[in-house]
Amino acid sequence: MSLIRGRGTPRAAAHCFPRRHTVFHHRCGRALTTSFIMLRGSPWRYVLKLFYKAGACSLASHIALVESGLPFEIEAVDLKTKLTASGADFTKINAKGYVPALQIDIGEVLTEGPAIMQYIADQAPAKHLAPLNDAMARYRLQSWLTFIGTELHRNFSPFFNPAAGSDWKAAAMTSLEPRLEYTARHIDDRQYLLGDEFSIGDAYLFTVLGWAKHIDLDLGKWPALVAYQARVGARPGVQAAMKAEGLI
Ligand SMILES: N[C@@H](CCC(=O)N[C@@H](CS)C(=O)NCC(=O)O)C(=O)O
Repeated sequence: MSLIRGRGTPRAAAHCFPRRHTVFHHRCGRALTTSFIMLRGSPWRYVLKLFYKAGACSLASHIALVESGLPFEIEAVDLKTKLTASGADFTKINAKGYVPALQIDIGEVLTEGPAIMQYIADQAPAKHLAPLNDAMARYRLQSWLTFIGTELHRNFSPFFNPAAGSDWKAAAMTSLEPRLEYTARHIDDRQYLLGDEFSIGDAYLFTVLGWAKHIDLDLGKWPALVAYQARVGARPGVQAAMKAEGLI
């Protein structure tokens, strides 16, 4: 983990913990095993670190990080061996064994894409990646994040699961089509899911729509979705995240 000067996380600010840690010094780029004391109100905090797999749902969190302008690091995970690129046992970082996982602080790893993306958005309020908490628009965003996660993402999953049989895939496709139709109708007269402004909901929807090309699903049936994909995909932040994952 890297340390940077900046606003401490609530957890870091609440603890004084003289401990021995391996940290990555962001200026000299060397890994250092060191002891340090993080004092209440310390100006130092850790750089966020996203554990990801190229092109998987973690791409949405990656896009959110780039769009947020926050400093962050990424580390790839091999989901078969459960090893990270630096050789760490990923199940010790996230016991669930799947991506995305966002390391926020020592002992604080946030999991579940929608929670991670909302955390990122709330750390960079000036970027308007999510409406303010308790605004009606925030609940609309959460409604979309849940819809994308449980109605779209989940129905794409069997196509990437070697254990999934043809019945499961057929049932998933039968569910996907009306849900994509609903999404296309919603997006037809809008730039983005919530209107004129890009949000983390778009990072997630863009990521999930990107999987259609890997399965037998022609998005050409929904021109509004194709146009939306092109619009979101042209954003510099989206391009940067995709480039970093080797997708373009
Ligand atoms: N509920 C989780 C689902 C995450 C998920 O489906 N991750 C997939 C990649 S898109 C994964 O890591 N699969 C590997 C596995 O389950 O072992 C979330 O929304 O973050």
